[in-house]
Amino acid sequence: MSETERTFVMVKPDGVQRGLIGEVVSRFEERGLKMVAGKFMQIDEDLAHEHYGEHEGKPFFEGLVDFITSGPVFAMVWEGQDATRQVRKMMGQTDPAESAPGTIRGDFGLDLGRNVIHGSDHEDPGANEREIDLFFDDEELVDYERIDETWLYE
Ligand code: DAT
Ligand code: MG
Repeated sequence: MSETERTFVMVKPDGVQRGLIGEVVSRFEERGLKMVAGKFMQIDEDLAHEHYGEHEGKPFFEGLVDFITSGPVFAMVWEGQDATRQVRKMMGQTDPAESAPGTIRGDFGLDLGRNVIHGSDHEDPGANEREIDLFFDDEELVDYERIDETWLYE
């Protein structure tokens, strides 16, 4: 059985401007994932470089940094069984044009550079914990039980 884990998720500036925070949060809530942290914030240049460090040097890097710092984002931590991989599945492919309908990017995006949401890479071990640490202090993560947990997990 998969382990309970925490993963970092963010509604990007396009998603915020388009009024999609509630929609994104609803999807994860309804799936049974538990929000354990949330922060409405503006990403500065340094944080953008650190967060997207793996893409430094790629042709789209500067555009990506400009975009992610262009307006507020809603950063979150979601907890649940196999949370990182399940969130990625719900997000769809990196390119919204290749994302299946029913996924967040497939339902709300059309362009690679405006893909609404970020989620930790489940194929990069430790990415979830690294990104959570980058955006949140330990005391901003809240431990609690959701009332439906006994009905979500066997
Ligand atoms: P993901 O966000 O699905 O984890 P990624 O980590 O490969 O994708 O890239 C980070 C972001 O950079 C992605 O959400 C959109 C942008 N991006 C990736 N590849 C790109 C490309 N070839 N051209 C333009 N933007 C790109
Ligand atoms: Mg990525």
